[in-house]
Amino acid sequence: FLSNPEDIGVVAVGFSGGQNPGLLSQLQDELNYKLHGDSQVNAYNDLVPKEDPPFRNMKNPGTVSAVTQRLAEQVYSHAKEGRMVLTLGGDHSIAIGTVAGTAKAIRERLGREIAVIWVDAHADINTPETSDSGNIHGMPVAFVTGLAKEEKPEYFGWLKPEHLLSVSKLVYIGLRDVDAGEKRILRENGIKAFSMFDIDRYGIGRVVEMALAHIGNDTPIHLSFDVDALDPMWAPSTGTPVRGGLTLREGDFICESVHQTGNLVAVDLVEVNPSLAADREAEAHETIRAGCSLVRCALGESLL
Ligand code: Z70
Ligand code: MN
Ligand code: MN
Ligand code: MN
Repeated sequence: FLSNPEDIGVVAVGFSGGQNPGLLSQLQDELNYKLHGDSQVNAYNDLVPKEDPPFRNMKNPGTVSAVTQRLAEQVYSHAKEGRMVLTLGGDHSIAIGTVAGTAKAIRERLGREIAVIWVDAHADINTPETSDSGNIHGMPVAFVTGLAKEEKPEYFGWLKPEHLLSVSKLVYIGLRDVDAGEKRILRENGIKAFSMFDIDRYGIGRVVEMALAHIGNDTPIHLSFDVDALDPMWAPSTGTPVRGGLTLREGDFICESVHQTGNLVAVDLVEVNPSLAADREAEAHETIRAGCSLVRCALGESLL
């Protein structure tokens, strides 16, 4: 294993209402993992600027930049020590920090470039200029690949070459809601992507095989899993549900397969947004249950 399989660095980002400790206690108490880092949710309130006007069309750019910069340092220090890093979010903009942290640590520790498997209904590769919404959760891949660049340190200028991921080491699974500008970016950069069409056509087994073949043997893998990749039937409590998604079993299979490579160095599980409204409690519960299943599969707990 490229990371110590019993040691997990945990970072919980802005998760609402104490939901994720359920997963953390499963890992610690039932499964005997040694958890490092915060059992507390990081609010990062001290980093939120008083005023945060849009910049290059981005919403809350100063806040997201500062939070992801701190997160990159947290993830970096776990990965540098050889721990598998598990980050629970939070919206997918946090992957700017997690990928940056892993990329830098693995460069220093193993002298290797990481690969990222991005499992999502969305490509999250808008640049500030191609984005219609201005939401940074639609842009993290553009920033960590250097396709979006900004000099100002308070607006992601802290991203340096050692934090970046090459587009040839990126592969998507589960796409079904991709903006026109994003399709052009994927095409122009020759980025490997398996949409739901490919999964219907080839089956999840061959898609994962092709995805892993693309990034190559013994490449350290960062798995960034947006729970909205799953069909809303399995994960209804998320910001942007898109019908026609992965079954829970297909999601679990992706995680199990990545575990089996022995090359997993980091996992993000993001966009789990349990609504606290009483009439949505059941949906929140189902979504958290799906999230726990994905993480346990990524740790190899479901394999014989
Ligand atoms: C659209 C945008 C999106 C969720 C990212 C949507 C992006 N492409 N949605 N994560 N949940 O605004 O850029
Ligand atoms: Mn996403
Ligand atoms: Mn998404
Ligand atoms: Mn195992």
